[in-house]
Amino acid sequence: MDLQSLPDTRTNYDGQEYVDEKLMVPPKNLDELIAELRKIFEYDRVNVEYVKALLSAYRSNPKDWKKYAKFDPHRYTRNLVDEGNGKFNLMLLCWNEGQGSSIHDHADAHCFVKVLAGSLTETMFAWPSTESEEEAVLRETQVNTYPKDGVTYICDAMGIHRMENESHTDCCVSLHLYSPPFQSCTIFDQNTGHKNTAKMTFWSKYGKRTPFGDKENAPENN
Ligand code: CSS
Ligand code: FE2
Repeated sequence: MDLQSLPDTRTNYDGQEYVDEKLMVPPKNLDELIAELRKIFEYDRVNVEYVKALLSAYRSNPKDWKKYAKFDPHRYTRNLVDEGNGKFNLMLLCWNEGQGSSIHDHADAHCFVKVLAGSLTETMFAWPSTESEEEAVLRETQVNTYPKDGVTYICDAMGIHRMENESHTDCCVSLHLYSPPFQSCTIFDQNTGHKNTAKMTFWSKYGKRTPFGDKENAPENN
């Protein structure tokens, strides 16, 4: 799949109704948002700006998504909402106060994030140098905090990042779209740059807790 920002001058290819974000119709609820995302990702070319605009235009309503919002006291959870006809995975991530991810890449996929409740802080880092095998602290490039209804996007060309709910008083819920879907990513040690592979697992699927013993529910969640 070829995701990119397309120039406005392109007129003759499939899916052109999803190019100009100024023509986007705001989705009234999560079901409408998912229906629209499924249509957009049917095409081989997808405009990143259009998807960001669509996610921004949806106003978070807990009634739409509370059945997917399942928290764990020990770490953030990943809860599958939709498999996007095989083109993307859409999931709710639930972050208790102070919970955060490892520093990770996105396995050559495109990653869209929309905050549904609370706020989420993203710290971006440059890729560790591949030239030397020596240990080196990862170089931080920027820090951004996204409030409720905020949207961001990252892919491997932009660097790697950590996401965390820095609040001591409020939990955070965020909606993540990964295209194409992926099951593992690379995680990085901030102080040395050392890499490891992490398997990504679901805490629940379609609102139902993933059963214990299911290999999808292994503990080495990123
Ligand atoms: N990559 C993390 C969330 S930050 S984009 C995950 O999906 O578990
Ligand atoms: Fe990420």
